[in-house]
Amino acid sequence: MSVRIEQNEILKHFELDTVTESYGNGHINDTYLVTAPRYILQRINTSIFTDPEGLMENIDNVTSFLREKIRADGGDVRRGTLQLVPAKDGRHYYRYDDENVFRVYRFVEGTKSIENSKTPEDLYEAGVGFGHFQKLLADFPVEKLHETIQDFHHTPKRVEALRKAIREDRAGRAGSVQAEIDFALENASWADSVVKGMEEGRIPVRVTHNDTKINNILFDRDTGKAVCVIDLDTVMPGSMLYDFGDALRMGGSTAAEDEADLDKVWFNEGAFEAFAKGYLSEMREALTQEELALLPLSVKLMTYECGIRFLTDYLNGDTYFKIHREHHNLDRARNQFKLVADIAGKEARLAQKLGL
Ligand code: ADP
Ligand code: GN1
Ligand code: MG
Repeated sequence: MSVRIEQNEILKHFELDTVTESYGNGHINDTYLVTAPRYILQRINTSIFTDPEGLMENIDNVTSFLREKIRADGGDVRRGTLQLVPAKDGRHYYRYDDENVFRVYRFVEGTKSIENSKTPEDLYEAGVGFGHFQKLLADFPVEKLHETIQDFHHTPKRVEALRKAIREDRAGRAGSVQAEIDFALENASWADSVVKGMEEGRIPVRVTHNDTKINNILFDRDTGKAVCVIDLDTVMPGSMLYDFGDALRMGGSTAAEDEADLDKVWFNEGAFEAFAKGYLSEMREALTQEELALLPLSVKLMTYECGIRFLTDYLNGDTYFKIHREHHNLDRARNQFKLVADIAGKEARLAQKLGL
């Protein structure tokens, strides 16, 4: 945070008044827990999300829409979607200054976050959770959504950003990562597979979450069932292939995203099967043949895209992703590239598992 702000001062603007502590393991926003009763206070990362009003309008629209759907289905509206707490002025955020914009959610009680589990049960549930989220939003008017980060999953533009970072070499690191740069650029030929399909109208534009890590779902603490999809900052028009692939980028790896020992990093076909089963139990009927056929490739694509984003950030001097150790972004990039290579060798078998 660039200026020192007392969280309690912010809370007054939401007519709340209790203590806070840092909470969760997100890479992007600053998240605090407000106790008794519990709320989540979040400072929106405005260097990444440069239009916080548009972003909050998206979240308000999407969560209101979900609430109505859940109510109509007889579901639990208090837990099935995030619920914003309005500020005193009636807005869904409080702007302290241009860099410091805050929002408050009701705490979703009786749930747990899963940071790293790779069990088939958890992955199946994550698939159900993200699949259900997309199913409920199938008739949300996608044109109403602001693009909160332009070209977020436009992989070819991510490749361009990498090329620029290599040219500029702002942190003087390009010379030391030639092998990673070579891998990234050698694989750029198929980076447009999904974007091109969307541009040509072969792949439908849907409401997508765009950041489907398992820790962006809250699970019921007792039953382990997916309860609530969170982290809605990147809900935008996109392809379901982004969401499917991104979820397995993490959920399908035998290691954490920043594991530096690459001998531990492999793609787990069983994880793919479990997540796909859950996801398709919600979405199979909605998917086109082309979407189904691209599911295995989407995992490789989203892993590749994330790898080049980490590498780009490393070359730019670690300005985007929060890092917790030296060369953290390089470790992450290497990890993702190892996974890409492993997925490539397994793609045909993944297709077989789907009966394609
Ligand atoms: P980031 O964009 O930084 O990843 P998130 O919105 O995912 O931020 O929030 C970070 C963590 O805070 C989540 O992984 C989750 O554990 C917790 N969290 C966020 N919102 C809620 C909520 N409404 N109820 C309970 N826990 C929440
Ligand atoms: C960021 O916000 P968080 O930690 O869930 C990033 C994702 C990356 C992910 C990699 C807005 O997600 O795109 O895949 O880190 N979110 C944004 O761990 O850039
Ligand atoms: Mg998150």
